[in-house]
Amino acid sequence: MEEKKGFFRRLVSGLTKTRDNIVSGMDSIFHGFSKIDEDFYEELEETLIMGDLGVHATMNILDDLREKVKTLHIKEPIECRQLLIDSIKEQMDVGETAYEFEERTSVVFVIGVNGVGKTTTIGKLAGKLKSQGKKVMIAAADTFRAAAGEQLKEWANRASVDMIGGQEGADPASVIYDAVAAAKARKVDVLLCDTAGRLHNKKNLMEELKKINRVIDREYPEAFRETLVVLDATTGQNALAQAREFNEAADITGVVLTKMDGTAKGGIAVAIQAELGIPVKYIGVGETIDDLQKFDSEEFVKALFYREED
Ligand SMILES: Nc1nc2c(ncn2[C@@H]2O[C@H](COP(=O)(O)OP(=O)(O)OP(=O)(O)O)[C@@H](O)[C@H]2O)c(=O)[nH]1
Ligand SMILES: [Mg+2]
Repeated sequence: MEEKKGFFRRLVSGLTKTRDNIVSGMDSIFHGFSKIDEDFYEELEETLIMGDLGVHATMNILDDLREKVKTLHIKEPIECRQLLIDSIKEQMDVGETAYEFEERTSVVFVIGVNGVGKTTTIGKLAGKLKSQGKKVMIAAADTFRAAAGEQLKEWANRASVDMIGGQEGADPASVIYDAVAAAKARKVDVLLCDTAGRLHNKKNLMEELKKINRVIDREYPEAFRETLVVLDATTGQNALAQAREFNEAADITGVVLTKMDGTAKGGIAVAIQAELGIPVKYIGVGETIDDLQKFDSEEFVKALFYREED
């Protein structure tokens, strides 16, 4: 369990800024008010919105809180703390079918803007699945930068899995075509596809992703499809805008939030779930192969609301 503890610590530390902003703000509201009234709700609302939770999530959380206060006849503001934690936890619950692709013959399409951590996440995922005894293959469809293929190759070696790539400037869709053929021939369980985060312009990128998506659909209709958008948790509201945009190029089935060990804007995890209805499935808390974990809503709120004395 040592490793797990380290993971939780890093999450706690990554969420320090979020805790300092929203959680301590909420705590002073819980302590500062002597009764639960409209002013109390209004101040909570302001704090949640300032904490990057977004309007949607904030409204959901407050509606839920009002409801519980009424039905449970809550009188003391401080009693709302736990209700609020539970409410966030419930809303962030990933659901049981979220990781079906891990058990199926699947293609995982990984998209996101440059620098968010796509390649790193694929390396980590490859390592994880491989250690579960899965046959994994990586497709290097980021042919835009010469260094991209080399970086991915290093990850493939680290995870001891095969990689199919192409020359710099090669057509990314043709790399995917080759990778799908190889995955079928070698009876691969999970094919992980890395993509470029930047092309000559954004329109090119989105068109390219759509093209790749079509190739997978056409060449491998029997495969289970998972499309993960990778978002950098330190970028806050920007991440939300990116998720929206990429959702138009491919139907996103999950979010990977990276850099949760940095000065993460943890509220964004809650906002994404509420605004897009897409679950956060994995979080990254570092740069090594073991630094990726399935999102656990219980652990997330524990880290978010962490108090030394608890
Ligand atoms: N601290 C921290 N760094 C991370 C994490 N995930 C990725 N990084 C770092 O972020 C940087 C960018 O990661 P990449 O995986 O190359 O990002 P990318 O999305 O593939 O970028 P492009 O290929 O340029 O589109 C690297 O320095 C990674 O080590 C994380 O969870 N925590
Ligand atoms: Mg990359």
